[in-house]
Amino acid sequence: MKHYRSCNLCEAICGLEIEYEGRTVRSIRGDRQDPFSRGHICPKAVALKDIYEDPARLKKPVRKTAGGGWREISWAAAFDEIDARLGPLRREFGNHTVGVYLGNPTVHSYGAMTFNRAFLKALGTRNIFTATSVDQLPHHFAAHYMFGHGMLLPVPDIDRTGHMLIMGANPGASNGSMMTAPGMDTRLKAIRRRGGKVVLIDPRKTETAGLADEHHFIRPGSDIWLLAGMLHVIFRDKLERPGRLSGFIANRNRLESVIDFMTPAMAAERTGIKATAIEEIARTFATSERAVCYGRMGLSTQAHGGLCQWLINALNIVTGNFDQPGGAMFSLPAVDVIRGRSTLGKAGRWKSAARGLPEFNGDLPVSALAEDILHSGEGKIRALITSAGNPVLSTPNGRQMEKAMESLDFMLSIDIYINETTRHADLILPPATGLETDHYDLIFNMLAVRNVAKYSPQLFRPQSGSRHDWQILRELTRRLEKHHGPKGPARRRGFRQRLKQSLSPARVLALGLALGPYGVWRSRSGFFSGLTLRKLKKAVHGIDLGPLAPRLPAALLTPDRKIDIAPAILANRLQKVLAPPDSADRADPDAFLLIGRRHVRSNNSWMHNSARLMKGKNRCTVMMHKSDAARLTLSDGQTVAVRSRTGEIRLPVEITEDIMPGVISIPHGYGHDRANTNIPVAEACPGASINDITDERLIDELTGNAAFSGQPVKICPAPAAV
Ligand SMILES: Nc1nc2c(c(=O)[nH]1)N[C@H]1C(S)=C(S)[C@@H](COP(=O)(O)OP(=O)(O)OC[C@H]3O[C@@H](n4cnc5c(=O)[nH]c(N)nc54)[C@H](O)[C@@H]3O)O[C@H]1N2
Ligand SMILES: Nc1nc2c(c(=O)[nH]1)N[C@H]1C(S)=C(S)[C@@H](COP(=O)(O)OP(=O)(O)OC[C@H]3O[C@@H](n4cnc5c(=O)[nH]c(N)nc54)[C@H](O)[C@@H]3O)O[C@H]1N2
Ligand code: SF4
Ligand SMILES: [Mo]
Repeated sequence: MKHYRSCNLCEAICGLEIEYEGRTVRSIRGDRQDPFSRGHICPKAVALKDIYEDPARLKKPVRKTAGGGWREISWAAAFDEIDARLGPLRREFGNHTVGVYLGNPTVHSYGAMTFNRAFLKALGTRNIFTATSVDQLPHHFAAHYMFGHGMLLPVPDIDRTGHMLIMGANPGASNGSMMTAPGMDTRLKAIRRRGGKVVLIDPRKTETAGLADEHHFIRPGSDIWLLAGMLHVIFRDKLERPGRLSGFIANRNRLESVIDFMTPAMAAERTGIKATAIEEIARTFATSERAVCYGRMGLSTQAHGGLCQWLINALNIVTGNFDQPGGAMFSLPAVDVIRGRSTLGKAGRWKSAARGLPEFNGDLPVSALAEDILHSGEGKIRALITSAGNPVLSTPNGRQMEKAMESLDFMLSIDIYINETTRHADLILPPATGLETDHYDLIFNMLAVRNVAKYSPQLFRPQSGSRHDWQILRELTRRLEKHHGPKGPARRRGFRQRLKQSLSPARVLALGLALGPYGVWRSRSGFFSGLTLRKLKKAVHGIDLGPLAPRLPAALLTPDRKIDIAPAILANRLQKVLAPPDSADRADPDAFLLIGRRHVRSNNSWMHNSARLMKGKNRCTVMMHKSDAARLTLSDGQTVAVRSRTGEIRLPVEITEDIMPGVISIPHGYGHDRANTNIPVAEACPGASINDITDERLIDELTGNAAFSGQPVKICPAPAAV
């Protein structure tokens, strides 16, 4: 039998063709008939079978025993215990005493996406933290102030561009992020086949460098100077060509004046890229017929992440490569999550307890989570709920996070494994996952480089007694509302409850499609139904709704319906940042600058228990330039200690010429040597967690996002083990 669905492991949403018999997966291949992915997959897709069959995956709730072990309990007992533990804490200390952390697979599950909102509302806490603030928060921040909504995210029109400037992204390994486009290597090669050019800016010569025409090393964390330098050249040489956009751009002069003194020579000093090269990069970009600048993780997880994402948008706008084919464009997804409502005003309404970091659109920076649990004053977090996240391995200062978790009065995790985070929970509720779920990509269809839609049906029924994430969330919500729910006439409350209990993600999707831009429409002769869930279900390979089309100014949600090309909050910050550093600012000459790395056969902190993905040589190494290794007399494979303010980790050196001297790279998501998990991987590839040495105090001050890139660390040969 054949089954068709999209892979929901990463943002590329590749179409899969799965051959199965009974409850056994025979093969997983790329679906050649998927109009978007056309057969492309990566090795991780095949591991969906491993997740499905994994004996270590939890199927029933587990409760920690007094001895620190785990015992399976019934769902009813688990929910009762959650009530019994959370209730008194919330009554005594208020709703905000419960903290929540939502991790990355949340956005890859439409069950979680459609049912989390009601759950969080019922919890009524302000202490909501997500993986967004160790990832793409700067993109939302820039979009919010420039376009009026944090989700108005421009996507590079990779299939029609003639020149792509990639900064701090490695789609060659990550398969693309905030740019859903399955088959990155084919799409990047196609730019060059069309006679175009791909330029990469990265402190490491990555897999993507192999697909680019030009690669420039850059000093980690200095991209803001390159972007400002490029804009300087464009204004100075009168290469500005915003075209039709000029009718709806506000604050253009403010932008020019704020970058006015940032000459290419000054940019060269900060970035390590020659001034002549900066001039050349800027001029080629501005004079190419269709160009697009795209910056991702390397840019958003640095001290100036918010400024970088802003200036990338600004660069695309002033050169006329915005809302135009081949430039950065807005999708028109079949389910519109924005629905014409601005997010402006939803920032800084409350602050984290200990450090006073501001919320953004309901989210507090996760760099402040552990300290708010350990906090002794007002606003302390006493209970924590994690869902689909592994913050011990994925957020800065993991050791402090562990300590904080151990101090909690109660911790609940919704997760499919006992891992480095969930082992601290009192209870773990495991949802059905992967092949056992139906799915629609609410977010990645929105970030796609074509307008596409695809519904993935459930392949296997969850094991008996297992529940979907949305069923878990719905039950948690029902119980919270029962005890502390909204007031109102009993009759209305009863109706609302029944309505909520009858909802499912598929019903929400059906409604979203009907209300969406391809849904029910009206003409003089009546209503017509366009794209319905039924039609979507019939199109098993997915539906192509066409290339991205210009949407501005109509889609803008700023009060004046203009692009704010230099919002005051960003321009003021840039002015401060570009000012020459005082002597105290100078970096320690012995320190290395730390950057991260991803590998195509690894997925953040999990899936390391898939033998097929983990085979081969150890990937959890410190990459270091040959000249640095020679200076420190280190040999390839030698174990070194890497130290920072927050801790020390030990791992082998991998000597290479593919990294900038003075920079080292360590992948994240390892460190499986913590005791008491049920993941057999621990023996196979424990590795070490980079986030034991990343510092939660180093953030992008503007947005609150973790500033992983460019953190200073020291290296020394590790003393021999005793
Ligand atoms: N130093 C450094 N740190 C980083 C990064 C970096 O580049 N460098 N990258 C950052 C980025 S971009 C991200 S997105 C974060 C990720 O950070 P997190 O989201 O905190 O971590 P993940 O590793 O994605 O953890 C996913 C968790 O979800 C569980 N899970 C898997 N499937 C399901 C499911 O269907 N339902 C539920 N409930 N749980 C499930 C897994 O068992 C695992 O515990 O890490 C960030 N941390
Ligand atoms: N195989 C695989 N695919 C994944 C994931 C995974 O774990 N494994 N994770 C998924 C997730 S959650 C995300 S968010 C995406 C991320 O997708 P990407 O952003 O494409 O992935 P990264 O590999 O983090 O790429 C960041 C690049 O920035 C570079 N860099 C670091 N610091 C700097 C800097 O200061 N300046 C510049 N210019 N460059 C810098 C790094 O060397 C690296 O090559 O990938 C997704 N896809
Ligand atoms: S690239 Fe991403 S979506 Fe495509 S098969 Fe691999 S993990 Fe799945
Ligand atoms: Mo991410």
